[in-house]
Order: sequence, then C-alpha cells, then structure tokens
Amino acid sequence: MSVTIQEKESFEANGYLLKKGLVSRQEIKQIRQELPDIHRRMLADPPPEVHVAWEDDSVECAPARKGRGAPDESKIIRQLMHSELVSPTLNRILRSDTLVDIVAELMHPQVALYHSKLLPKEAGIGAATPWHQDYAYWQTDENKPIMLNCQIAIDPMTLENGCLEFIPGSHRWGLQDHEQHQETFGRFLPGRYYKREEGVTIPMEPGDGIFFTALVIHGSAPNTSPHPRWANTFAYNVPGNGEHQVREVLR
Ligand SMILES: O=C(O)CCC(=O)C(=O)O
Repeated sequence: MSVTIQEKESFEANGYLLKKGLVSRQEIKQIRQELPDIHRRMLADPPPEVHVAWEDDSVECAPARKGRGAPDESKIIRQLMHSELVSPTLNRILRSDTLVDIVAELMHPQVALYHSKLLPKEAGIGAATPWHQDYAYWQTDENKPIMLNCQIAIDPMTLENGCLEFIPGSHRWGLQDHEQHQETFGRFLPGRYYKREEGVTIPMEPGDGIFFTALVIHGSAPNTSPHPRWANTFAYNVPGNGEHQVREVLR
C-alpha cells in the first residue's frame, strides 16, 4: 500500500489522509488481546518510561461502564504514552513497511519514531479532546512543524464514540494561539471542544488509519455511546528535527 498522486494532492490540500485497511484484522485482534494485561500492568507497576494519564477520578463509573481493558477496575486510562513499550503488536505495526512507506511519501524519506500513544475512550466515560494543533505541544526553539501523526482505529470509531474531526486546510494557517492548562490535552484553542460547522468527521473501521500534519486543527467529541473507542497514535519525525524528539530512527 502506498500513496497515489490523488491521495497526496488531497493530503496537501486538507492536511490529513485516510487509509482504509491500513492494519490487518489479525493485528487488531492481537492488540485487543493485549489490552487487559496492559491495563493491569499500568495499575500495578508501569515501566518508568511509560506515562499514564487517567480519566478524571471524579467520574463515577457505573458497573456497566467500567473500562473494557480491566472490567474489574475503576481507574480508566485516558492516555498511555509510549505504548510501543508495552504492546509488542503496536511496536511491530509502527515500524512496518506499510506504515513507514506512507510516512516516507507524505513527510520525508528519512523517518524516525517520535512517540506512540494509546488513546482509549471508554463507553460513556471518555472525555472530549479539545481542538488543537499538535505542534502547540511539540514546538521547541530548534524544530520545525514537519512531524506527521497517524492514528489507527482499534474499535469502530464514530462521531458518537468520539472519532477524530478535522478542519480541512487549517494546516496552512500557521500555529494558532492555544490556551495552556495543567491537564491532559491541556493545550487547546479558545472554546476547548464544541461542534464546529467547518469540522469534518472521520469515522473509521478497526484497522483504518489517518495520517495528519502537525499543524492541522483537530479534536474529538466525548464518548457518549455504549461502545468503547480505543485508538493508537504514532507520531513520526524527521531525524535531526528536535534534540529529544527522536526515539529511534526507522529509515
Ligand atoms: O484520540 C483523540 O481523540 C485525540 C488524539 C489527538 O488529538 C492526537 O493524538 O493528537
């Protein structure tokens, strides 16, 4: 699977590109099998390099709405940073030729891993991700906004369970002023999250993936549905673009 001329033109115009069937059903099944154990390990003894942010503790979890990852636990993961260190399947996928070939086409022929993060959004609990540009988090004095993000769907993703939404073409607007708060997803555009007229909703099936630039504005609604929405995001960088923003050169 690589990128057609039409897809590249669409990516350049919109700032994002959806690829259906990027990851096989078998690999998605393997990730799902790993999740309960990952959740248990994060509760008991997370490895030092892995950073877990939990859903707001004040959220009451009704028994029917416990996290799918660990049905008998009340703490729900909101974001798990460096998921490649706890999921062998995600680690394999992020470096597969299928993904790296596309990143090389859309970003730069040299490709490095910046980070990988697991983003569960549990049924009826998962919070909104406010509108933002990733570069608002990633900018330093020495890097450029040339990184590329790729989110893969582990579950079916819909507007109701909080799939990604984008503002097409907003990657051409430059970095906007973001509010900054001490919380997960604490950098966001004024208004945090609300339904935007010009927002384009991108539903995905398990195994679909969406590539998007560091400057395109995106966000996602809370999960108000009875269905979990697990996803994982791989961020790629060009080697040399930022001193601490390359974990591993892949190509
Ligand atoms: O999964 C989400 O809802 C948000 C993910 C996101 O915004 C990101 O990875 O930059």
